[in-house]
Amino acid sequence: MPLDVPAIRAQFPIFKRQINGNRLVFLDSAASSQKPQPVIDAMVQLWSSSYANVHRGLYSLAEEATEAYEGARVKIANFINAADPAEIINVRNATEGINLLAYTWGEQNVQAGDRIVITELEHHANLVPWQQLAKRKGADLAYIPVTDEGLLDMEVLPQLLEDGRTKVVACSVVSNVLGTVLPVTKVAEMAHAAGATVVMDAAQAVPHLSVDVQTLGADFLVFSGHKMCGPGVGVLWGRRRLLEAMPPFLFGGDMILTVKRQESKWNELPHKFEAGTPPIAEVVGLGAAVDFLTEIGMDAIHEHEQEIVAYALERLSEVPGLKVLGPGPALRGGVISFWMDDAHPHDIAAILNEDGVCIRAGHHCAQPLHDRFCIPASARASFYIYNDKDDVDALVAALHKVVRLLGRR
Ligand code: C6P
Repeated sequence: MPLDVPAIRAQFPIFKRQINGNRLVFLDSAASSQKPQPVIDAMVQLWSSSYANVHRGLYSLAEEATEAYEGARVKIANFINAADPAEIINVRNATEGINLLAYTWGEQNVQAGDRIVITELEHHANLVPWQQLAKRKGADLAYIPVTDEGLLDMEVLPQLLEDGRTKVVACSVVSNVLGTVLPVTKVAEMAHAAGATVVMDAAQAVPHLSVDVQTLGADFLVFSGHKMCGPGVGVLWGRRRLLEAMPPFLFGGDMILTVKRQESKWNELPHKFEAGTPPIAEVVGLGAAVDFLTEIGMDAIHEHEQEIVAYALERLSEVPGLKVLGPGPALRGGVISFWMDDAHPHDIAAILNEDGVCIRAGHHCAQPLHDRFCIPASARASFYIYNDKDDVDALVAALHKVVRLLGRR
């Protein structure tokens, strides 16, 4: 194993507790990850000894809080290799980041008759904002299809790009349902050649693999801190030139330079997009999460998850009647969704919970993708730095119990 999982688990207080008398087997990190002590400590430390509002006060506490907040922005920028910390916009979550783009860049750049391209596997966060922008503007919304294996059908993209009407291609980096790691660099190359702007939803990528925005080819990229050991905060990264040309999203304090009775001027980046008091301790916590993950190593994390997923795919094949969505381990991140003919995903999740195994069940905010596979819902196990093969064994044992309880005799 590339990671020392027992040493990592020891840093997460939550693993001290039990669920229904069993050890906690947490397999729902794709929804939100657990939090290590250094992240909890960083937030408590700020609140206990250096808290004040940022960018406003001229006293020591305010300076310390501002330093901690802006220091975290630098850490986040370095983590994804942004050219400039001013390209990092702190938002509530990945969803808010994409809404910000649709309401600012989208309103300014998408017109009637234009096309917006997304994929069939998008999370609703990277679907509904574009769908609604298309409706407001009279633009078309087109989908890159997903193959039966859970890969993008790349043959369709040139057809969607050839008439030059596509203004934006918005694509996940890793699917939250299929686990597929998408060929986003190729997508970006093709989209750029056709004059389109590229938005990447990296909510399932930044926590799990090394992401370098300068080589990935995105123009904008969003992710969520709460899926990467951090608290509830999100990040929008954008190229400076594009962010500068965009109007603000929310208006009010901190995002202005001057306000007159009838006119206002906007603050410089990144403040233009951070109206009001930001989530100060949350951003500081995300900075600590970035340090924590960097210390472990993003390449080691990806390698670890691939090993676990390969093992899990093998072991899940032993469960009678269980079908897995998505590709083999080589093209997959740490996510496996599956379904069983004789058991509703909600029942599967409830039975697993009896044994302390936490998975997600439902459509995982990807209804069009489930429609594509003609199923209403699926069960999903997702793996992270604190999971090991014992967790996979616990999952498989509990699934055998589902078969015993609900399977056809
Ligand atoms: N997916 C899941 O269980 P927020 O909630 O805004 O932090 O992240 C939204 C989001 C956007 N894109 C992708 C690919 C995602 O997976 C998510 C969140 C969680 O799959 C909660 S629905």
